[in-house]
Amino acid sequence: MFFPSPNPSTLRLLLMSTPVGPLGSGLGGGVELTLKNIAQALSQRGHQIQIVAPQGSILNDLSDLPLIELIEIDGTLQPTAQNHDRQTPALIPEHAVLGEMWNYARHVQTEFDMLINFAYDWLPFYLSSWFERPVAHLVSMGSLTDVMDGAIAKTLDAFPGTIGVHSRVQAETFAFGDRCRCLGNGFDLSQYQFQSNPDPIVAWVGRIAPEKGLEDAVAAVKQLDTPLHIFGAISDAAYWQDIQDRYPDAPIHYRGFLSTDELQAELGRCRGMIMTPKWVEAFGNVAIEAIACGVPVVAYGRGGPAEIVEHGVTGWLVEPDSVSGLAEAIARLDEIDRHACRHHAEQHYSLEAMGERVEAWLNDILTQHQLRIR
Ligand code: HBI
Repeated sequence: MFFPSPNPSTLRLLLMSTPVGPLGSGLGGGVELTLKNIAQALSQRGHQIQIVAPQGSILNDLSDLPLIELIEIDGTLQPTAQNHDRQTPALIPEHAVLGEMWNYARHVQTEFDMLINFAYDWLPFYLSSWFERPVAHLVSMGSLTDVMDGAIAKTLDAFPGTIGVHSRVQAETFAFGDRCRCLGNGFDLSQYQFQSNPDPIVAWVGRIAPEKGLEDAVAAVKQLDTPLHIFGAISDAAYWQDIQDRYPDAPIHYRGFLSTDELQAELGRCRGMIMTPKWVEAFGNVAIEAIACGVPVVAYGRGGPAEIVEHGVTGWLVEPDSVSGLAEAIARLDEIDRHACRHHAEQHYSLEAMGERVEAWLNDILTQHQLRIR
């Protein structure tokens, strides 16, 4: 239960998580870390935060922040939209946790100044006009389906300025991209320790699923005979099995899905990190996590990573889908200054920088809302 904000500039915010998995499971992919980072950044600026997420969610280090509360909701997890095609309709399973989460929000909304939606699903966008409190939407992926594009576009028409994205290249995948608010992303860089002397290994980090292109990284390290450590939740077991069957003697080591603290310690030991997106990655949180530890990034010049990696400064951008290009770039990792990587993260992707951008976005939405309800 939150009390009316002690001072008007601080907000009471209801953060609605992704319904695809509990926070801390890794099934929600980048949006889990994004939600936690935004919650931390806003609470550090005095705002009161309640996070609504599927049963089994954990906040780890955030739970000791006084202004953050977690509400767990029971229900059926939402199927991922990742493998939908343009015509896939909006899906709602029986006893959907998504519906239960937003039913809870309906009941408590007057205790808050506004809601922030992190789900890439039809329902929260459709419900925006049914709520008396304004809803800000942080869209976590590029354009995937017609039904989602339509829901987001309708929300933008009714509530201009309420759609946030992570990168320009992500925004440009939508017809309405120029009307989206670009927020970048931000991380608690104190959680990432700079390491200057790496071991001769490279890393690949992400949900293990076809759109992440892990097979190309495996093919590249096989060519170089360089050990590849793989971190992330196995989102598509058949895809992972197929890679192991196709490359039985590749020098790969699956390390599981680690907490941020464990991941950054392992990542920092690596000569570099490889990113092989097969789709327009909206951002690429792991690229920031790597450079924050001083680890240069080799990435396909596609999607968010192409906007994050500074070619020749924080890593190398490679022609998309070129395995030989990956191998050449991996061989040149030692030409990158690891200190420059850490410095770049501090300049552009700190929690403070993100907190400022998000707070300004929310205040602009509130101003619009107050003008509308007069
Ligand atoms: N699928 N239906 C659905 N809803 C989400 O919120 C969602 C998803 N797939 C992936 C995903 N979120 C996140 O991994 C990305 O947004 C980062």
